[in-house]
Amino acid sequence: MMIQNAKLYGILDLGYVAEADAEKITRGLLAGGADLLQLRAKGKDLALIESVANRLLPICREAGIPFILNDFPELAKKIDADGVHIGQDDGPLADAREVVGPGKIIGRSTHSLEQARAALAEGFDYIGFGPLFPTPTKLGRPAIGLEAVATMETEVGSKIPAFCIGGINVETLPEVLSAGARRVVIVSALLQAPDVAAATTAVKDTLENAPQL
Ligand code: TZP
Ligand code: MG
Repeated sequence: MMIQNAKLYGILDLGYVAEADAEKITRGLLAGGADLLQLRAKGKDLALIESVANRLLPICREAGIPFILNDFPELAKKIDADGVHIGQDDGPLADAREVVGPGKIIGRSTHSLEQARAALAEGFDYIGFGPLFPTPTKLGRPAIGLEAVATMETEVGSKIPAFCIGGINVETLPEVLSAGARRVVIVSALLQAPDVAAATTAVKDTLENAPQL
């Protein structure tokens, strides 16, 4: 999967998934059509993150899906992840690039149109844009709403993949798409679904059948 064609970005977040279920849930996300897979493990120790990452990486490789590590460029390099995702406070692209090397995917979280423009200018491979709606997955981060989505897609999303994120689920997805979004990240709504693969499939179908605005 080339990230340019990716529409649905799945995150295996250890805040929602027990470590023991990591493979099973990852397989569900991939079976349902997630185009990228990130491991996000806020507050977990590095040894645990490394061991979970080393379990998920071959599953993603076999499925032909890029495996992205949230934070920790050094660890991403060590385990030969396909990329790393960094936030606004995680330093410049150049520092992460120096660690992971030229062939790897590096994404940035952005929380405003200005930050999205800046990430494009800096040379990130993709961005996350949000949270669009309030979300328990990122408590304390104010929602930015749908207002800037169309402009962000025109200015940034036309050049690098831009994934809208935050509070997206099967109910909110239609309005997110109507606002101009082309790609999304969905965390809790997929991880907490009774059938992860089925929930992922439903979302992927909606994304693929959305009229291109
Ligand atoms: N960054 C902005 S919102 C968010 C992150 C990691 C969390 C999205 O999670 P959910 O559960 O899909 O709202
Ligand atoms: Mg970070």
